[in-house]
Amino acid sequence: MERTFVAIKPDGVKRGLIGKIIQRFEDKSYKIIGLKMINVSPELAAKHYEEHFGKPFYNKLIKFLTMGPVVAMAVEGKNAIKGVRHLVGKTNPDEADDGSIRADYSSYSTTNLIHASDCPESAQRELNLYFNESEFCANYKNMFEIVLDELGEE
Ligand code: 3AN
Repeated sequence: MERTFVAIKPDGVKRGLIGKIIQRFEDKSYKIIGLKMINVSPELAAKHYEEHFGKPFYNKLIKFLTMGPVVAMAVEGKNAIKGVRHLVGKTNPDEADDGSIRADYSSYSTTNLIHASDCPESAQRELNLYFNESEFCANYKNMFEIVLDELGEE
């Protein structure tokens, strides 16, 4: 099982898409094991986007992430890091696969609704930025896991 970090950014929250976006992850078998709504501070936004520090679009990124509430999620599942990125779609929604969340709900790279970790190192770093280990609730099985358990599959 892998854990990854997902954030519904302020545009997704303001557009009332929290439920629809979470549903996509649950539908695909992923388990939400951490969930909270927060106002991201400029300090946290700077840590989140440290890889983009110094780039021409950096200030806009910080401004955007701190413009309103964000829904932070820890998502668990088989190959969850790559799988969640696939469901989310490419950064530019015009290039995202049909049926991905960004293709379905946005036309803009800035207001592209979601952040999802792009590799295991980012997932660990971002989960640590937004959550304490004690905030995870992984002590339940979702329906996919129950059926796989019955089959004796991992
Ligand atoms: P993703 O969210 O798909 O992992 P990142 O982390 O590379 O994408 O980029 C985060 C945000 O930075 C994007 N949503 C976009 O607003 C902005 N961004 C990234 N690359 C560029 C670029 N080349 N020009 C302008 N903005 C960019």
